[in-house]
Amino acid sequence: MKTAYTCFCTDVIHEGHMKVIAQAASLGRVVVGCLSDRALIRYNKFPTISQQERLSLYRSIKGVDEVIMQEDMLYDDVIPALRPDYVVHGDNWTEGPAAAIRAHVEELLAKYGGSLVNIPYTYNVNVHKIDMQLRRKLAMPEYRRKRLRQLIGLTPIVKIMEAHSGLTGLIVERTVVERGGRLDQFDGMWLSSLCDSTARGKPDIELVDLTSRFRTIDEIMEVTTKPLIFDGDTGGLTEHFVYTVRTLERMGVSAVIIEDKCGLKRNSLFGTDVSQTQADIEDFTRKIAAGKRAQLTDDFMIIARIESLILEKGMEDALTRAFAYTAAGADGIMIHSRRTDPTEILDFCDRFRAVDKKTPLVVVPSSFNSITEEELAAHGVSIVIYANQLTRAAFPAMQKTAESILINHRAKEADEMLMPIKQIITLVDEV
Ligand code: SPV
Ligand code: MG
Repeated sequence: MKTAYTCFCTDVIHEGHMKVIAQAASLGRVVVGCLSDRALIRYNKFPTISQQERLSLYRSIKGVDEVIMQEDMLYDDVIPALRPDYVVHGDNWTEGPAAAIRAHVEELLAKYGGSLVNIPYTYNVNVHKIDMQLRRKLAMPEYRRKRLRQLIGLTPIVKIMEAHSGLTGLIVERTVVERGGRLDQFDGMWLSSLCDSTARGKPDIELVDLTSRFRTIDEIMEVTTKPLIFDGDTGGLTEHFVYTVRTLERMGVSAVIIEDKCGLKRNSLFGTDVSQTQADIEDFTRKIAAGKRAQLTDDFMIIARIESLILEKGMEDALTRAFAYTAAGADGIMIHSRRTDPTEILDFCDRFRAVDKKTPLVVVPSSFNSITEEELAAHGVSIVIYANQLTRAAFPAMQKTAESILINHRAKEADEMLMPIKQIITLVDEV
């Protein structure tokens, strides 16, 4: 009896999957792989049901003889061990980033004479509807809010990218690349105070009021499903912060990061070039504790951001604050630096991790940008935030285009730098 293998990464079985099963059954014994959560979050969307539930779901399909786990997106753990005669897949992986996976599967099969069977991918009104329902579920506050905590347990380092509008949210949501044969994507979004302010032509001094910032959250959430971390600046007055926590929670935001500064807040990347005051440890711990008491769900996270290195108050001060803030209930610590050399950040992470193995550590490598995610993870960093790169990419592109039109008295020369009109009008899905 021949063996036909197919890998599923779906939470709902529809007619497309049934066609794959029927095709596999016509070739031999049907073995279905259940792609692990760990691989799934890089390959596709975050699952709406657990790995265990997916296994049971696939086992219940008529025509399936066996269900196994597939840990590796590249099939390296399954194909050499199972040596299926056939791998059956929809033909949606012949193009785009997933084509690299298909090519790798073909190589694995060629080693012993197995073959790949691509069948026409099913995408119709029904499948589209199921896809939309899953997206809607992922976007709902109660599902989205807890996802950051889920991700921290799932991946060596959670990758967060700046978003400040619906459009930038879509870029974070949809950008998928192939690297070394594997697919990769961001895990969530950072609503930077710097970028939210800059988009409005305002300085990053807590001038853009919270109602406007919540409006930006709404815009982003309306068109995305990935979790969001809110840059809460100083958190404002403790009496106000408790309300902010409730609002963010209700909206489905996963975490707020508040920084230990008081008075007029300036952007950290100014460092000591401008006058900035660090908050008193006791005052700031009271704010964290009040926020934690105000919280209504267990999912939401209040992350305390330490400005000691930014304000040149030293490593000991940073560590003292980190332990005081976690003792007050902070769900995570963000340590910031504006040095281009990551040494002080890594030193902090190592010393913090020597005492606290669990509390998530967050870093924002805007200045120390040569460090890789793998190196940060090796020093115990749990979340990396790329805090402003989309804004910084868009600004020079827009400025160059405006200059080109002014210089040439027409738009023709600028056109080669621009996205084609056909593409921009189809960029956003219509419901
Ligand atoms: C932001 O993105 O607004 C931040 C990070 O707070 S930084 O600009 O580096 O202070
Ligand atoms: Mg900020």
